[in-house]
Amino acid sequence: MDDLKAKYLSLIAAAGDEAQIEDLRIAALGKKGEISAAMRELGKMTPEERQTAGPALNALKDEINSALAAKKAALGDAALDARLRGEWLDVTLPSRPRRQGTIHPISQVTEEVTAIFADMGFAVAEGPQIDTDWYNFDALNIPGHHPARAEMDTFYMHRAQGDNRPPHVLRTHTSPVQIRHMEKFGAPCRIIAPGRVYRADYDQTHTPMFNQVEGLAIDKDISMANLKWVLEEFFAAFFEVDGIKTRFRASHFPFTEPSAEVDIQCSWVDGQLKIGEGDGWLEVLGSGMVHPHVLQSAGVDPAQWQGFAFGMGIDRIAMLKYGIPDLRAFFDSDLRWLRHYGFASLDVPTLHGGLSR
Ligand code: 2NM
Repeated sequence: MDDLKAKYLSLIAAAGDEAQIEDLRIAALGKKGEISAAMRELGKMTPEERQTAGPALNALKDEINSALAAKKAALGDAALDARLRGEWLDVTLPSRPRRQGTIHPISQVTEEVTAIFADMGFAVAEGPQIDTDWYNFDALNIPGHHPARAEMDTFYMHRAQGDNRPPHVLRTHTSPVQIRHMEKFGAPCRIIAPGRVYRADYDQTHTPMFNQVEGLAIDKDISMANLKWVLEEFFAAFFEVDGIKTRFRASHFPFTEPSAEVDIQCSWVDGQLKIGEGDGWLEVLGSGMVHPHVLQSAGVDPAQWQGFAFGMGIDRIAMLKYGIPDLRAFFDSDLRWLRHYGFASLDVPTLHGGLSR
């Protein structure tokens, strides 16, 4: 019995994991274990022998059981300690700086433009980028034979032979959005339509996809004077210069009558462009009073309603405001360019917080 005790206590002390502890428990106390076998020997003993051997065996059994339990607990504690050491984490360390994406200047400028016009009561309207030639041209007083259609460098969608649906185009301006808005909601209305437009043209100053914002205000008594005030208010807020002047030059568009191209005041000092001062002029936008044919096409009675409309390039005013020299870089997805010209993702432009932080 002393041999058994010495053997199991030393084996238990040397056990390295819980599986070995379990093996030892089976070897000593399992049905076919050594202690169990010794217990069965008790039956063959005389009553006197049994009187001393019985309690001694029970004591040995208890001793081995508690040695197993103690070793098991010790191994469990050691395993937990090792795991805690391995998974240790100092939550007070400074966080690792991660490379973050930036807001593209076109998204930023679209937000800025939207915030300024929202402040003047203009809602944002949106529509499809693929539209019928009726919405893109006819409704805008540009009939099939009109030279403006040819000049637009339109992308036409492919049509299979025998397809008699109306021809579809990639919209060449966001005006079809304004037609759809008037059709659906009627007059009066005050909206801007920002978004992507497409023309088959590619050089230093043109990309086949670019971004435009158009505006439309229809009511009983809207005039060119309202247009001029709205635009000057817009440019002052956008370029962050008070009292910026605009110059209206007579022009022609099929969808407005009269029509005007609008310049903003600027100066060139040491090759540096300054907007809102000096006696130079920079063309930034086309505008006019919506043609009665256009109102008619959109289901608005031109005998009752009138209004102004305008259109300008978002990419171009973004270049002017943020000093971006090359239009094509907008669409190159060059990460170095995006990190340089992009905006922090949490710097949302607001009128009270400033537009260009
Ligand atoms: C321009 C210039 C002048 C314009 C017209 C319309 C509509 F749909 F109301 F007729 N939207 N935008 C317009 C007028 C656009 O872009 C240079």
